[in-house]
Amino acid sequence: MLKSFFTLLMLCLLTGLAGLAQPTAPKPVGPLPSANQLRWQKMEYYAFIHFSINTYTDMAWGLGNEDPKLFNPTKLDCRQWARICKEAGMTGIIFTAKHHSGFCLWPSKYTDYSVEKAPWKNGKGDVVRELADACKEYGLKFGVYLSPWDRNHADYGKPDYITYFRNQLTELLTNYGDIFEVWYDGANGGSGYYGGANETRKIDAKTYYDWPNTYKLVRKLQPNIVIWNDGGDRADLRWVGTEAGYVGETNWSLLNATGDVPEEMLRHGVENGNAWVPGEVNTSIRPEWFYHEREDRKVKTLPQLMDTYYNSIGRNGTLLLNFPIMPNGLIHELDEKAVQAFAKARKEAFAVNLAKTAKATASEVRGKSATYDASKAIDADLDSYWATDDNARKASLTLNFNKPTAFNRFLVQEPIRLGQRVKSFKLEAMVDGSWKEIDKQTTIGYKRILRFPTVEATQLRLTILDAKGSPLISNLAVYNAPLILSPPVITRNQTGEIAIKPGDTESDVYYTLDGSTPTASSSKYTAPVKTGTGKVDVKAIAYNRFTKQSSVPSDEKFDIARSAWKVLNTDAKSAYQALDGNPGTSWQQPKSQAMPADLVIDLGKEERLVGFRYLPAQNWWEEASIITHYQFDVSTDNATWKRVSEGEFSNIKNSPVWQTKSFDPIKARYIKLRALKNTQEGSASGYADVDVITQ
Ligand code: FUL
Repeated sequence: MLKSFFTLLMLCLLTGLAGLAQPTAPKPVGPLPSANQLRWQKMEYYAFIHFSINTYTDMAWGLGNEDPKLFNPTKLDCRQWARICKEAGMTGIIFTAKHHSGFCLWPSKYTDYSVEKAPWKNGKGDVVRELADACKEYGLKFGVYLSPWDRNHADYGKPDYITYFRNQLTELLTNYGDIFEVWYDGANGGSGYYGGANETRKIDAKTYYDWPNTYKLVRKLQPNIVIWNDGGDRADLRWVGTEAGYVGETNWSLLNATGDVPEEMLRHGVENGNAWVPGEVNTSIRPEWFYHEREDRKVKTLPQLMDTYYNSIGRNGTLLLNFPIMPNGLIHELDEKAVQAFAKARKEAFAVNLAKTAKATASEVRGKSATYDASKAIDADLDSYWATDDNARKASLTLNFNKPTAFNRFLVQEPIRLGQRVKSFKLEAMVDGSWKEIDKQTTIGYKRILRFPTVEATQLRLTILDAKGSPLISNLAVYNAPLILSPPVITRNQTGEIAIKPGDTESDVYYTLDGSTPTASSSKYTAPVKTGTGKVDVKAIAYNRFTKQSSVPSDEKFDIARSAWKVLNTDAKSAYQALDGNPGTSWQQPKSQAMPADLVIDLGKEERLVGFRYLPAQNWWEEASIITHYQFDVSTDNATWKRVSEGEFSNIKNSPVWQTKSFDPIKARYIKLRALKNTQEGSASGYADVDVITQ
């Protein structure tokens, strides 16, 4: 009796002591994400869809005067879009309900400029409705893009437009179910139709839209929403400063709540920022956002998509990947194939988590408690985490595989509901009995994935080197992803010579010049290939002779060679960098050159032209500026000129890709590209490449 009494007493004491020893949960290190931002971050990968009136005019931005009658998709099927997105592993779709043209893809009762005036479904259609329904059917969340800039509306620039904008917003946020994200693009190009005024209207994007009150309305109508805004007041999410598909390696989910946000901050966030504003990486599966047939050959390849994945989701961002809809109303089959291959490759890369069978130990554990020990970083529960004592800023966690194990990917996550903490960390592997550093990096955040050459090691050690608070890690995973070969890069210089650069150092390159798909028995590339002066269709693959793997083919169609071309408006030799076929080199007009600035070229002989192409200097942020408004003239004698094309290179600043302009066939020997406006007022125009399209 006495004995059992003592046992009971001891037990009570022990449990009491254990209770006392149980450490409290770590205190958050603010700023912290809201519940909406947390939910959004977990969506990771979702789609953008660009479809509007300018799909029918082959333009990047509609001008606002396009006839609604043009909008007539014959096979429109939002279920196809939703099916493709779902099968691709995406979690939602954001749709351009209204792009800059002002054309509404739903029958807004506040304007005539909408599907209501289109022949599609006799004006009874509603693309927003069809897509919202399809998303529901496929278990996807739905979001809307409503362009603040409206090139159609007569009131744009006046206070009345804000009421119009909010009315439209109210329609979209009340009639189509739950909306997870609303997107306000910051583009305000100025010129537009504006109800027939055809003029340039400048607004102050900071004050004109009165964002604080618009945000209030949005949150009232959709309490679970996140707001994206790259032009206005600080919203819930930030642009990452590029449309090329990556965010900085250092990526804080923080910004300052007020003040300007320079490019650098968009790319990296702000370590000591006072607001939680995580980055969303938006990019298109093709160079441009809207559909252009000429880009059917430019769909992102699997290695490009994998790079995009690692450089967005793998760097504490989300990935918003765009599909341009074809004029018939469908996603192109090549885009579908590309995202299917992407989904398969991700599945293969992350199929076996080698950390699951490893033993995890840590240099220290919060209160030495099992609740926070190293095993919590490799269990299946993302809510549990390995934690250290409050004053720790440095700590390490080791995975022991017990036998030599090959791997090349490392995934790590912080429990961000308690704040983003880690400032720097390194990764080491125990190879042949000694520690070898694999990588040293800065931030982690919600998710960080590192890629490195395959190592075979018995142990792996993560060392947090510095943090804003005590380090916490909710997940670690280790993978041995199959290698994917990058397709080679093909260029053609001014003399017509083709150069092909492999994507890695181990592969050989095989190519064809007749548009057929190369194999390992095609011509092997060893040195630049002379191809004469005519048009040529080059395809090339990288081939690894050890693994017998081939890359997807790269594919370039070149027009006539520019060997006989002469730049007439300058003696500067460097001007020929605009004709050298190398996107990495560019020519800039002298700084003293007043606008408009001309580039005049003698083609050497008369050609039948049907278009021209312009690639802006890719290093525009350094010095050169991008042309946004142009005129293109041709001549047979360098004396009398005929204007064959003029207009804008829409969205060229955010997305400095090849610009292609077509015109009716015309014979000419001289061409003149005139820059009317630049991205940076007062700076020189830059040209990475200028080319023509012949019939
Ligand atoms: C840009 C817009 O101007 C493009 O047309 C596109 O909608 C892209 C997502 O944002 O800034």
